[in-house]
Amino acid sequence: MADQHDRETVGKGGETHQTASGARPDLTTEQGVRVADDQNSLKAGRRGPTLIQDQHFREKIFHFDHERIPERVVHARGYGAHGFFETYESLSDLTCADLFQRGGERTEAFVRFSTVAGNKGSPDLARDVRGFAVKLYTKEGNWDLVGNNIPVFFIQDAIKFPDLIHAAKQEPDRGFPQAQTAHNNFWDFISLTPESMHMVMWIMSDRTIPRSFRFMEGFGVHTFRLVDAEGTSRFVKFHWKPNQGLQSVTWNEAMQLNGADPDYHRRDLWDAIQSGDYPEWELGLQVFDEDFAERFDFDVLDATKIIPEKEVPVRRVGRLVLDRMVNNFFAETEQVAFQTGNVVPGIDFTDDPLLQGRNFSYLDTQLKRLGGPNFTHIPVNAPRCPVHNFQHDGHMAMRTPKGRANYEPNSWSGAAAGPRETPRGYESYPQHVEGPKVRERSPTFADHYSQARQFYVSQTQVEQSHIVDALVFELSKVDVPEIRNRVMAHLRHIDEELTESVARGLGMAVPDKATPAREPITDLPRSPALSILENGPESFAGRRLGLLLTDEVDRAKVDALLKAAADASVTVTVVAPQIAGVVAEDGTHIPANEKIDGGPSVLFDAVAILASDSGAQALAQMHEARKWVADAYAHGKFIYYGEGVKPLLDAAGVSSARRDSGMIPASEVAPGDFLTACTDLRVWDRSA
Ligand code: HDD
Repeated sequence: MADQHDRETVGKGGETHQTASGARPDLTTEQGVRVADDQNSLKAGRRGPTLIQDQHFREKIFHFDHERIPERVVHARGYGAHGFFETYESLSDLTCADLFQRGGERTEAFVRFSTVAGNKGSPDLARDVRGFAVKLYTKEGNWDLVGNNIPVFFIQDAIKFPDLIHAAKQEPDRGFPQAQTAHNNFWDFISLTPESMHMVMWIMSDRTIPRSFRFMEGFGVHTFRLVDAEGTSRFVKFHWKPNQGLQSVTWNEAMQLNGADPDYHRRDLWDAIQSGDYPEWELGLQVFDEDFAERFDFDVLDATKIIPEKEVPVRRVGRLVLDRMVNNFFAETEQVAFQTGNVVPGIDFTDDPLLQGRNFSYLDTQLKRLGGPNFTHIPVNAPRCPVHNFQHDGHMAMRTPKGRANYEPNSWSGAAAGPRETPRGYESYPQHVEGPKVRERSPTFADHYSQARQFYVSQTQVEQSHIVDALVFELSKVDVPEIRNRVMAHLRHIDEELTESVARGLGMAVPDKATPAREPITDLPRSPALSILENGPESFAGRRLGLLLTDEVDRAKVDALLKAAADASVTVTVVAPQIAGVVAEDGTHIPANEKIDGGPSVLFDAVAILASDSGAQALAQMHEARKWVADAYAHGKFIYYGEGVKPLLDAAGVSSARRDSGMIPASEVAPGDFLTACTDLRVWDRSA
């Protein structure tokens, strides 16, 4: 018993609690009987067989045997946090949604970020779309905005979702590859699904390898409706804009990070929130009316299209702050159940066929995952406002309804018998709908390439080259040349130079163009909002500096750098040849956070090396140290280096001739100025 962790116990009312005094509570069985010995099963004799009457042993193993629930069929790997949403000013001119009525009003929120394709244990830096699911516990019920970090989707109709996901996940006969799209099935499906080409441009960009959840945007994707108190409806697209700025890693870093720290994104969010550096996003609305929808080049019900911010500006209406990690990963992050159908008065759906299908799927999937219809009773899912209905009974019912009434209308529930009238009950927008029953795609959904091109031409040159590299990488994992050809045949409608670069990278000829369902528009204007690099941070705050030290280092220089980092809200990880740390020139001890091979430079946004002459010479002999520096350089990172570090730089291949604006000597530049320079994050014209 002595080795047991502090744990919560279950009290009379079925609520979990810790002992009021904070003391370690006694272990009990689920029936509340105190356990005398939790470490030895009951046996007939010291070396004899275990007895079936050992109820405590049976209960403990029974519970353990049933600890897992099915993982989500998509978005299995995720990480959640609590926070709040704050409305800037009343939006009563747009919507009667209660959370938007009063400036300064805060609404409790829970957010789960995720990757789509990988299983629960897959690495964080897979090239993949990130889920950005937000649950807002409003006073008038829960509103779930179940979005992604990309504003468009692969397919236009939900009926194709199982095909898309089957194609992206592990191939069914061999059970691999895990958490990646670089395989035959995925690209086979894509090559036969031209509507996915806009999304393909986004997933081949660095959007799918974000530096962390904190540095990515979120999007509601579909066109929704806002409905005001008079019943007037306007269309809306939802955006989450990170106040931290956008940032991604490079593909080479992503591959290394998956080995160095498969939990890189989880750890980042945990570290940031636990240290009080709360990430924030602003909620942006693109509001437009039927007239705009009519005029717009594309169908606003088509989830493979954006509305460029230049055409409909994004109005920032509030902020989302994540300020508390969960107490328990399973109870909260695993059991949270999002559902696109969860909307509140003032927010409504459109006929986007992807959204319509999602509204069915999310409720349905929770039955499988959470085992019954009462998952809304789980604390993370339960609304924070009163809930009254006669949806009683079922597996694991946690509420205990009182009284005789379990049907409606009834004359038991109060004086006024008969049907209830509820003020501000949810009313669907009375949109007029009629039409023949058909299985058809609207011809207004037929343009598959124009916005893919617009996305591509809106990227900086560096970002365009990353898209080319990603396509070459992925298609090089496809071993059927015909599939590669089919993809390139689509690319030709997006950009000829892009196609030629990809063909060159593959060592293949450029194929004929695919036959388009509709000829694309080729002169859509560039939109800077689509670039990551044009929407970077305003400072280096919130980033992580890797500081490599050796014995005999000048303590004053280390302290000056640490102070400058603290002033600039930059986190420092001290890396040393040994985990015990280093002994500085003045005899003081500086503890390390990582041993050099456990803390490779890919983990950091910028690096600094402060070493004694002998320390630098010793590092120059170490493979890990040379790689630490060579990688930081190749990945375009800012490198701050003290006097005496030259032998290490030379050994790592960063000779004097290769020292550019990102190689910053400590002898000439103060630590604070170095950190200010790091705002640019990378020196992109550095050739690796
Ligand atoms: Fe989905 C989970 C986002 C299309 C069916 N989806 C899921 C999650 C996110 C999204 C963020 C994870 C929620 C969580 O953290 O628990 N999905 C999207 C977006 C889509 C989209 C932005 C397109 C715009 N999804 C989509 C379609 C279907 C689904 C078309 C089915 C017809 N999605 C599901 C699901 C999941 C899910 C099977 C798995 C686990 C869950 O719902 O709760 O129902």
